[in-house]
Amino acid sequence: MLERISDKFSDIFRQLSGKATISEKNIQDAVEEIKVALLEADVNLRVVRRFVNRTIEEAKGEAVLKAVNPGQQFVKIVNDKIVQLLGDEHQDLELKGPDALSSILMMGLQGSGKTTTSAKLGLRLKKEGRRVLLVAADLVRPAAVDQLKVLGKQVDLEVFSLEKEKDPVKLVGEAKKYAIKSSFNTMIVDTSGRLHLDEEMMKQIVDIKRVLDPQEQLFVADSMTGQEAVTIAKSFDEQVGISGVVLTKFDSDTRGGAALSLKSVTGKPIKYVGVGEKPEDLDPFYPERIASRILGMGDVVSLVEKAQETIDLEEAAALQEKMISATFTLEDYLESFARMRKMGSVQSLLEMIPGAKGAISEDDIDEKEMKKEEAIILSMTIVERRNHRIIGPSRRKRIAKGSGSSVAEVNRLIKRFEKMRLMMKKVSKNKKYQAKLMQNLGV
Ligand SMILES: Nc1nc2c(ncn2[C@@H]2O[C@H](COP(=O)(O)OP(=O)(O)OP(=O)(O)O)[C@@H](O)[C@H]2O)c(=O)[nH]1
Ligand SMILES: [Mg+2]
Repeated sequence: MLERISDKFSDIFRQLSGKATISEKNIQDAVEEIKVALLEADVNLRVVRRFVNRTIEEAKGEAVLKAVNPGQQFVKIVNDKIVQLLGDEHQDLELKGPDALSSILMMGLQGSGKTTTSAKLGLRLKKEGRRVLLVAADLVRPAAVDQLKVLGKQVDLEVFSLEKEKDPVKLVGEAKKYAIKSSFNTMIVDTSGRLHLDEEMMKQIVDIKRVLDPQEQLFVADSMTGQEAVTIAKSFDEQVGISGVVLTKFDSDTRGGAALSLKSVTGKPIKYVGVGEKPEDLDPFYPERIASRILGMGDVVSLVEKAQETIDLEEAAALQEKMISATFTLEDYLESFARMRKMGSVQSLLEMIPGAKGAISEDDIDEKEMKKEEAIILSMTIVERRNHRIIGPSRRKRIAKGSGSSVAEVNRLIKRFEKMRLMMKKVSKNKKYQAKLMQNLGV
């Protein structure tokens, strides 16, 4: 499964990862090879084009990390783009709570795996504690009802069927009544497939949907069909609406094209993959894991992630230097706001400012206040930001006006900034504190 595309990618990356430097030409060449690999894997052409453009753009614009080589950074970019293609995060079924009846409508072409997946999904949900009723609404293929009954027995779930009923819409209505009466909270409705899209079938599915009013409308697609699966998913979505996709036969020799295109083309997430014929062979779909399988470069990706964290630390250490040497300006102060936001809390920055923990409390710097201070500094000229001493009364008036604040607020900011600098200077003489600080920063 996914072996060919995975082999191709490792070849491309092997060529790149040994390089100490990487040129635009290297990137272009690698991207060109990736393009061929994706097309060979039967990924949708438009999806490939978009993928390629974005990858080039990002590879050129990426900040250079010192700790890893450029080839490795490139792998990370490609990895992130593939994860994005696959849908970023795993998406679960969205069912109602256990006290109400939820239903799942299974649909797709003939032989895609609807009946098998119904049983697999039933087993999964049963293990999660739901009371599941399987509904045999494929009244077209003669043995379909029996097939679901056999599967139902295997996973120990009740199967609803009506021998005399020929109309699946009526059958679904009856099944719903039965489910409520017998306090099931989940119905999985297996429907009939056709060889190709046809109007009558669509109309029937729409009718079933109307009666069922399902929480999930899962499109079951055979991953071996590649691009065709994507096209069909799209028309099912347009005509009936789908809430998610189950990609079956992922255990077979699939080229991966459908998996890589479906989310991009339909906007609908792949929720599960079928990985075998047994009832247990249904896995939730995790974009990151699949990307990792395609690229086969999980360790490189985590290495680059670590390096990215280090870069943040380096920036922080540089700021620290400035604080200690008392060359800290309003310009740096302004920059620190952005960093503070990135780090997620005021507290984390306070912890880095020598002595600030006691001198400035968290309440002193709330988000609103930060915005105000930011606006004030932004109204200053660069010269003023670099040397706050030149900011006399008339400049203060101008700054107040420019930032929509009062002169008193400008005064307060400058006063606080001076206090901060003073404190930094004091601490800078304290060697013991410095050592501890550097240790905290991992420098
Ligand atoms: N290897 C593998 N086989 C699968 C998977 N899912 C389904 N199958 C097989 O695919 C065949 C067709 O599956 P069904 O569940 O009958 O497909 P269906 O969509 O209900 O077919 P119709 O009702 O005829 O439209 C069966 O032989 C299944 O065992 C899977 O994830 N992996
Ligand atoms: Mg079937």
